[in-house]
Amino acid sequence: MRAAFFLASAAGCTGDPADSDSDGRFKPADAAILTTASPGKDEDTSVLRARDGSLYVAWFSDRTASGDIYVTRTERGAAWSSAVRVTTDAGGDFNPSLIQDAAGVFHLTWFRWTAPFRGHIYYNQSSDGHTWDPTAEVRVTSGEDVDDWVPSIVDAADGSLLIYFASAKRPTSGVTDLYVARRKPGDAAWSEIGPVVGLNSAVEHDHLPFAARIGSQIAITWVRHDQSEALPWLNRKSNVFYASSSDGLTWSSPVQVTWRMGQRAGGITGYHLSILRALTAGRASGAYGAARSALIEFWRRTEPGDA
Ligand SMILES: [Ca+2]
Repeated sequence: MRAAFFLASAAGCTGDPADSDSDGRFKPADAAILTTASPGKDEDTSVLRARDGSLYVAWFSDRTASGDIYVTRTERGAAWSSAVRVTTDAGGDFNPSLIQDAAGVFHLTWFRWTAPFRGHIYYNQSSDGHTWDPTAEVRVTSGEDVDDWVPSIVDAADGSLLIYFASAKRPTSGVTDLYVARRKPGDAAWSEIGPVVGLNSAVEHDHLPFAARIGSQIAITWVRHDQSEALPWLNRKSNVFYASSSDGLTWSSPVQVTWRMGQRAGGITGYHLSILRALTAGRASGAYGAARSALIEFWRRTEPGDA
């Protein structure tokens, strides 16, 4: 069970009691199957520590169709609620990203492919994280033959929602780039959909974005790799990059976090920031620097020898 494993690992990595489970709700435990009674695939977990201290996990399962998003919740880690089905469309719904804003509203994004490498980013919201109305879902991106996927959602300090995703068909460069969509407070529609300015390489693939708000800043990590393979999990080497922003549109210069050659780094980026987001949920601003240091230290311990 990834949720318990990663929370336990993250608490152990920082050595800071303030970064552990200070309210004592969750304790490290033996791994157990979270998605019981599911004969097929259960993947793409998104873990959220909610403002009331409970834990939510969203994931994709093919138990009912080609792929749908499910959500479950626990108060203390032992008993989990019955899985709630969020999507009912015939298309394949994958890679959920779940957050909760300061007002308590839950925001969820995922991608829906109607054919291999053809699909869009979707969004829905919920007042309690457990009640989802499929008729209220919104298609965030448009275009006839696009391959928008692997989205990550974050709320900026000004209340804007931003969704970062990857696309290989939108760029004219021939390599996968990171894209962003924004919905400002009060706006009904998502707008300003375009490449993430300042983060994309013109000659290498940028993929698997993961964004999280830490204090007043938005942190983003993603994976960059060469053109020998178009997908990060097939390429024999890749590296994690990092940048920060206050508004989600203007970014600091990308920092290369991992340097070891010949290893895939893509699998860890999102899960590591997911831990940070869980640990810093509800924290006052100012936690950003400590969280960033903890993240880099965690990477160092995970991959000894990396910068
Ligand atoms: Ca579906």
